[in-house]
This record gives sequence, structure tokens and C-alpha cells, in this order.
Amino acid sequence: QNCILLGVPLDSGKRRRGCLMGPDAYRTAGLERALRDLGHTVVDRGNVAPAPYHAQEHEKLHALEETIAWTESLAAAADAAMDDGLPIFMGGDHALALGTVLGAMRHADKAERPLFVLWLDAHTDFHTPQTSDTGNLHGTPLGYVTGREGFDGFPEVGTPLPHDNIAMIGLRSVDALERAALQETTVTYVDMREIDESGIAKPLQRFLDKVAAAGGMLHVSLDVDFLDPSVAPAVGTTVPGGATVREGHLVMEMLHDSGLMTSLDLVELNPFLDERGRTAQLMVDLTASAFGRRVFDRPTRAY
Ligand code: DIR
Ligand code: MN
Ligand code: MN
Ligand code: MN
Repeated sequence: QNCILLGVPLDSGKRRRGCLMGPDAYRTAGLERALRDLGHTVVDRGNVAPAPYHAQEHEKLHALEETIAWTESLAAAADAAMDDGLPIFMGGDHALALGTVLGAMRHADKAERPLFVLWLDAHTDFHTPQTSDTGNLHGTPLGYVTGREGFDGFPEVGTPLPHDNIAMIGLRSVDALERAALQETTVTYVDMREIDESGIAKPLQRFLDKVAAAGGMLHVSLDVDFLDPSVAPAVGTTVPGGATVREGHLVMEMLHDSGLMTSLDLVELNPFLDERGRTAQLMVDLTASAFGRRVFDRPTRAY
């Protein structure tokens, strides 16, 4: 693979500061080296910046103009990077996915291939600016790219991402209005109970089979809070009862086996809350699994 590292010091998607330090935490934890050791070519293109913007105060929404500005610059950066390789967006909070998924949609559109999105998160991030009870836009990227109403001022989405092309895995914190909207759709949503009951591999493999059958591209968005806070404490919105280290690795190993992933977000790492970089290190190790690190070679297994 040709891996393109892009730092995204975006911190505007919620009120608690710190995700702007994420890109340098991944660099410090050795992401580039880990990928290179697996035989990939890697370039770190440095950090993306937001387009120029003029900040205004809003009663409910936090940092609207800044987030719109990031969405514009990130959509362009993602589309362009996908011409050259597989971009890894070192976040930054999850509001960066408003831009990275939009850019991946534009790229896939030109390539005349369908885009699929795998959302690994405790949360569904399916809000609109109106339904959000916190006013934090990191809770809205999947609402935006699926064409929900109310994203005035944001770049036009064009053809929305089809609900059939989305899988959310790891869910355990879903707001009432998100749940109501989501249940009207054909989005695949897998909560922690389903993972407890049937394991994480089955629903994931079902989705990957669907992507493969459609000849699709696959954008993966990994929120730190997908993982249990006992192993990944460096995130502002911890929710107990999350994925274990092994569940995380299994997902990433299966992604590697599938050969389907075409872009990756690493989001919500807040190094200010970390314990000696352990969360950053775990995220680097998980990424390595998605790029071929394994204990032994083994024949691919059907689930
Ligand atoms: C919450 C938090 N649902 C909100 N969302 C997060 O603010 O709308 N997403 N943390 O990952
Ligand atoms: Mn492109
Ligand atoms: Mn999220
Ligand atoms: Mn989350």
C-alpha cells in the first residue's frame, strides 16, 4: 500500500479541548514506522488546515463556521489524497468525518464505484444540527453525508450516501432523536449486546461481503470510544462496556484480509487525557493490524 498520513488538528466538534494534539501523538507513538515495518510506503504530508472562516456566536451550535471551514478543506484533501494512495486521517475529533467522508464520496463518484462506510463508535453520530442536544457537531457526520436536512452553510453533499452502504458497530450511546431517525433507515447498526451475543466477526463479515460484491470502496472511521475506556481512556466521551482490545484487533485484521479499505479516520484521541500515551499506542497497534500485522499467517476464514 501507499499510505498517506494527514494530520487533522480539528478540535471544533465539541467543547472539551485536546484533540488538536492527536496528530502529534500518533507521530510520537510511531504510526509511520509501524506501517513502514509492514512493508508499506508511507508519506506524512503534515497537517491539513481549515479554509478561511469568520467565527460567530450561536445559541446552541458550537464552532459552526470553523467546522464548515474544515469540512471544505478536508473534502478536497481527502479526494486528492485518494488519487495517490490510502489516506489515514490522524484526528482530530469526529467532526473531521464531515469532510473526509464527503471527499471520499466525491472520489468514489469520479471512479464510478460505490462508497461504503464502516463506523466504529459507541455513538451513531447521526444527528443534524437541529436534533443535536449538545450542539456538538462531532455528533453529526453520518446525518450530513446521508443527506439529512439542516446543514445550511456546509458544502453541498450532492448524491447522498445510501443507507444500505453504512454499518455502525460498537453502539451503546444513542440519543433519542438519533434512534428514532435511524430506525427509519436501512443502515446496519450493531450494538454491544449483539456483539456480546453473536461476536463481532459475523456482522462485520456480512458487511464486508456486501462491499466486495458491489465492487465498493470502503471508508473506515475509528472513534477511540469504540473501545472500552479501561483500555482506551484518552477520549472526552467515554462510555463503559465497549470493545475489548482483541475485538478491536479482530476488526482490523479482518479489514486487512478483505483488502477493501480505501481510507481511514482515527478520531477523538485526546492526548491530554491519556495515561502515558497508551491510547495513542493502542490506536497505532490497531492501525498496524489493519495494514497486515499478524501473529501467524493463516488461511482466510469464512464466518
Ligand atoms: C453525543 C456525542 N451523541 C452528541 N457523540 C459522540 O454530542 O451528539 N460521538 N461522542 O462519537
Ligand atoms: Mn480523487
Ligand atoms: Mn464519533
Ligand atoms: Mn463516539
